Amino acid sequence: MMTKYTSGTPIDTEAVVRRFDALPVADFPFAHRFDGDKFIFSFAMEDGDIVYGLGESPRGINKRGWVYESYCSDDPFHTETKQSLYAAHNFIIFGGSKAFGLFVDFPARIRWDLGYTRQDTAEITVDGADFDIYVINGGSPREIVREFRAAIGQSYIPPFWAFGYQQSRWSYHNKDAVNAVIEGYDAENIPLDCVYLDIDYMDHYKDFTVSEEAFPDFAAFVREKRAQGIHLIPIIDAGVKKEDGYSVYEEGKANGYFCKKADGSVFEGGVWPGVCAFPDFLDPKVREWFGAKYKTLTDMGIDGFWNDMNEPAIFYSADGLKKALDKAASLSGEDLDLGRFFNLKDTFLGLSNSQEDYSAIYHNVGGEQVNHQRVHNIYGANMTKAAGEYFEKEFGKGSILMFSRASYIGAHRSSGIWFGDNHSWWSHILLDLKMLPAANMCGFLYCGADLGGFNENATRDLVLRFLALGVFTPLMRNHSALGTRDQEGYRFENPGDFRDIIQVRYRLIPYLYETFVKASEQNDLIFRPLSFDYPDDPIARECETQLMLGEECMIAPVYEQNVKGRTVYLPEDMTFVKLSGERAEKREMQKGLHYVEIALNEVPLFIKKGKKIPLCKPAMRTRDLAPDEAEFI
Ligand code: MIG
Repeated sequence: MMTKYTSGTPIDTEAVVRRFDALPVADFPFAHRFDGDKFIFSFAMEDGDIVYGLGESPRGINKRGWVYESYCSDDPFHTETKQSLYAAHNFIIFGGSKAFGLFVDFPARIRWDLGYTRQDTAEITVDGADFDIYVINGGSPREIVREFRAAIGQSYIPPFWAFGYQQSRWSYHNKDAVNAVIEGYDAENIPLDCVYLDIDYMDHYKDFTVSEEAFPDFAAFVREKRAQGIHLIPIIDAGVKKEDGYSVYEEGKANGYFCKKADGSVFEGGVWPGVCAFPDFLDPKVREWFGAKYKTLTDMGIDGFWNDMNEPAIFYSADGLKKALDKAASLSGEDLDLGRFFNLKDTFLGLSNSQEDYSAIYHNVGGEQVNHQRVHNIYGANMTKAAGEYFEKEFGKGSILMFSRASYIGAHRSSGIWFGDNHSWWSHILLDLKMLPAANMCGFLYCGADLGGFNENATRDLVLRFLALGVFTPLMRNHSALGTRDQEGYRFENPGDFRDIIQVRYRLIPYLYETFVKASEQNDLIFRPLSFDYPDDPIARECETQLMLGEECMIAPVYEQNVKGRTVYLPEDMTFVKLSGERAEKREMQKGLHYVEIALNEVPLFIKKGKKIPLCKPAMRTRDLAPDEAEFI
C-alpha cells in the first residue's frame, strides 16, 4: 500500500507517474515536526534492521550507521566519509520486522541520519516545507521496490548494442586516436561495440559542434565506424559557451532560455569552454529547444550520448572570482596571520561548485522565479529528460543510448546513469557493486561505474578484476582520465586475458539483455542484495560483496589485489561456473562458506540449483552475436 502525504505546494518533479490522492502531512505516520522551514521526522530502528536504498550514494548496501545527503555533487573523491555523490535518489527501505519504504519527492536538500547521531534512530530532515512523501507499507523489500517502481514508471531500455563492451578515455581527441583504439582491440581480437568522444571532439568545447580539424567530415567518419560495427558516443555538457555568433548561445540568450540571477541578467559560470550560460532545463520550452539540438549530431549518424557536468558543475562564477581576486588584492603586501591565510586559501578553493553560486541562480518554474537551491536536484535530470523527450518523439523509445551523470528519480524512464569519477582503487570495485542494487531500487537499471577506475593510475590486475564485475553491469565501459596510465585492454601484457574476460560478456549478453528487459517490464531489480532472497540467513543478511542477479544467478567478484581467489558464501547449493573466453568450467557446491580460486582471466558465476542460463558464442560485435544458437548451462 502506497500512501502520499503532501505539505504545502510542492514543485512537480515528475518522478511519480501514478496518480494518488494526497493526505495532509498532519496525518504523517511518524513522529514529525517543523523546525522553521525544515520538516524533521524520525523513528526507531531495531537492532539488526537493514536500511536499503538511496541509489547512487557512498558506503554500503546496508545504509545504516551513517548520515547521507541528497544533493547532486560534482565531487571526484568517492571516499566513505562523503555524504552524497552526483545523484539524488530519495527512495529508502527500512527492512525491519515490518518493512516499509519511503520516497521523499523533494528537489532540494534532504539529510538522512540513519543511525549516525543515535544508533537506534533514523532522523530525516527535509530542507523545505513544500514536498510529497510516499510511504509504502506491506510486503517484502522486493515487493516494496516493485510497488514503488510501478508508481514511478517503466525504466529505460537502451538499444541492444549498448550491452556491448565500450571503451572511453578523456580523451580520444581526433580520428586517429579513435581509430587506434579500434585497431588496438581488433588486433587482439577483443570484442568492442562503442568508443567514446570526450569533450575534445567539440570545437572549443561548444555543445553540438564538432572540431573540423580533429574530425574532418565527421558524418562520413561516423558512417565508416558504423560499417565496422562501432558506435561513437559523444559527450554533452550542461554549460553553453558564451560566444557571440555561436548559435546555441545566441538563441538561448535571445529567447531568455538561460538561468538568471536575481536581477534578471544571465548567470555566468566558468566550465570547460570558459564562461558559460546554463540552460534553464526546468522550463519545458527550454527542454524542447535543447533536446532538439541533439539533432545536429543524430543527423550525422550519432545514436548515443553521455550527459556530463549537469549537477551543474561550475568551476567558478564571474562574481565569485571577482570577489576572491578583490580579497587577494586587498591583502597584497600585508603580513597575513594564519587565520587570514587559510581564509584566503579557502576562498579560492571554494570557488568551484560553491553554495553562494548555486544560491545566486534562478529558474523559471511555471512563470515563477525560483531559486536554484529549491530545485538543485532535478537540474541534471531535466537536462537528460530534454534529450530523452526529443529522442522518443523523433526515433521512438529505446533507439538511442543515453546516460547522465546527475540524476533524480524520474530520469530513469528516459536514461541510464554512470557513477561518475571514481578512482583506480580496489575499494571502488565494491563501491560499484554496492550501488547496483540501490540504483535498481530507484529505477535506474542501465548503469555502471568507470571500469578500471577514472582517476589515477590503474594496474593490469585491477582493470581485469574491475572488468570481471563489469561483465555483469548493463553499462560495461572502461573509462579513464586525461593524464592517467592508459588502461585499454590491449595496453597491458598478455591482452589475451582481457579477451577472455570481455568475451564472457558477449557470451552472456543474450541472458543479460533478457534479464534487463524483464526487470524493466516487471518493475523489478536486476541486482538484489542477498538479504532480499534469504532474509532469515544471518550470513546472507550481512553480505556486502556478492549480489543476486536475475532469478538464476549470484555474482561474487574478486575485489582485492594479490589474491588468487576469494571467500564466497553460498546461501543454498549452487553450481560454480568459471567462465573464461570460450571455456566454462562447472563445479557443484554446497551451501556454506567456500574459498574459490579465480584467475585474472576468469569470471566467477554461481547458478542456482535447477536453473539454467543461455551462453552463446562470443563475437567481436554485438551485431554478430547469434542469441538463437545459445546453449544452456
Ligand atoms: O571536469 O569531460 O565525469 O567522465 O571524462 C571533468 C571530462 C569533466 C567529468 C566526467 C568524466 C569526463 C570529464 N568530465
